[in-house]
Amino acid sequence: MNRKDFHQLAARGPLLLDAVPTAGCGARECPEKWLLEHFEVAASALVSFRDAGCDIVRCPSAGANRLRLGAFGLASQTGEINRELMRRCRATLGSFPVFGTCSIIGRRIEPFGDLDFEEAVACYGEQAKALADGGAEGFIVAAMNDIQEARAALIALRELGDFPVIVEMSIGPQGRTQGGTDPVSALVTLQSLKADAVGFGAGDPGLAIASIIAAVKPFATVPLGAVPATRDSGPEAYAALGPALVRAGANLVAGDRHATAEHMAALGGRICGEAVRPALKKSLSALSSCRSTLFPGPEHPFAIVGERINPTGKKQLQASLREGSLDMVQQFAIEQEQRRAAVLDVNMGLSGIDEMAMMLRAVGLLSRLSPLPLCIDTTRPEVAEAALRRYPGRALVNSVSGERERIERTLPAAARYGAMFIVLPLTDAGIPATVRERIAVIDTILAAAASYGCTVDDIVVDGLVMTISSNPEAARDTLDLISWCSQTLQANTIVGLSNVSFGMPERQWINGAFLGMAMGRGLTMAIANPSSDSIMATVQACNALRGHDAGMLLRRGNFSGGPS
Ligand code: THG
Repeated sequence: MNRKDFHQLAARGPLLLDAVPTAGCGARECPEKWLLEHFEVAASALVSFRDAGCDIVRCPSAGANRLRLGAFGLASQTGEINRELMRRCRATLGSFPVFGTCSIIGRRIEPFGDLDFEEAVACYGEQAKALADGGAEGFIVAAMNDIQEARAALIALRELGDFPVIVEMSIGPQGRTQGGTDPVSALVTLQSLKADAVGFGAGDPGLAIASIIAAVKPFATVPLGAVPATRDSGPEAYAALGPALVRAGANLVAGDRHATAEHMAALGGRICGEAVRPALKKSLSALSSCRSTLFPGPEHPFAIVGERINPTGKKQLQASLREGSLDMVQQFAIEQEQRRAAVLDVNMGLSGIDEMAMMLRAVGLLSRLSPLPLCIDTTRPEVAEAALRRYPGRALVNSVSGERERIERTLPAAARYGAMFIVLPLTDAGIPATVRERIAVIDTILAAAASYGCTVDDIVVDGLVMTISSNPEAARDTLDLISWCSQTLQANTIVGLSNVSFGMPERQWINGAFLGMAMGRGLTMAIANPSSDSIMATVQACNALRGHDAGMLLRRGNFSGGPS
């Protein structure tokens, strides 16, 4: 089964997935090894799940990664245990689809813990390779409670081949994963990273999975899965949960580990007549961190990308970065969040420092510290790529221009990790003089992006505003480009706001006025310093005038951009 086959199958769904055979050993024994030694237990469970009407069954390989097996002294048997388990599942069921199961490693991964991210990817890669060698048709990354661990597994599986991969997150009593990720952010992050389906299971037995599915469905570009908790309910009571799940938008329903073949047969009987709701969108403009999601766009509040984590022109920040300190980066992150920045730009381009190392450290720190999604601002494609690989969310890349290196290297990196990216309408020959020529560059970049599967929803066009002190028509051209992007292309737009007033007196007022004019033409984001009252007051006033956040303005009773 390749990815396309899986999507065709899911479209005819709802698909029923089994509950995974369970081992009959105690906690001190390795369940995967035990099942291999008592394979008749697994075999009879698999056959009964198949006969109960499941569409896909799962190899009971969940905990068989090197680090978990190591706890039982079985690390050296990782390949053999996975390969043999899968081989025997296939031997039992013939051509019936069996998916490999991967689950938690049991250690926190960078940037949330001390396990190296690449070590985690390699750990999943080793297990997945053995399962593929044993005949896996696809994979389920199940019961994950840390988004970064789920990402590590998904990256490893994507690099293995064209297998369908379902990723299921476990949601706790606070409506978030144990690591603190909300379901929408998990969905946005995992579908961008090319999960073929994203599922939600209840880490808390009282949690209603149907309400989670309903809440995330508007943002799904992939099929959704639901894993209802059995609790102590019998087959009929369990099955009664099914129709509501499918109506809420579940395309796959899987049994939790306590469900028996009788539970699955009853569940299958109840959902088989339900019509599945396909994903509502093919692509989505959204940025995520591990704790929140931001939707840029004309229907949403205007988003300020805080520009301050950038050493350009900042002596003190330069000095502290040269000493290897991220204290000022931390301080700027907190201050910009308090001033209501929606995204944090991170630029570590400074002569005399290791940009790659500092970018990775800064991204790690900011991922732990701030709920805001990041904008990775670098001219070096390899720095953008490494930062995207490790960032536990869906970032914005700053930027892809028409320059050859950006199209050939930065664009594919953004596409591979599913990031959104800023499109700069300039080329190796420089900045085009006319709006028409800039549009031609945008079209060229979009055509290249389409070849990697990206759409207009994945981009934010930079209006490339130049200072009016050297070209009085600079602002007008940018405004015209913003109008075209907003109305014709229907793309998000951004400007580096302070450029417009460079060399002019009373810069703050010019910046504020230009921002208001640009928002009137459809601008959806700006890179700016949120410490500026004129900018933040304009943002809040314009948001209120567009029907967003008027309530907040009324409650606050003033127009300052500061913390309320
Ligand atoms: N478009 C895109 N990306 C961009 C820009 C753009 N990135 C960089 C820049 N323009 C936006 N970021 C900044 C960062 C800092 C400053 C201006 C724009 C800045 N620094 C002050 C100085 O140079 O004197 C220091 C101010 C301070 O201390 O805060 O002004 O257009 N896609």
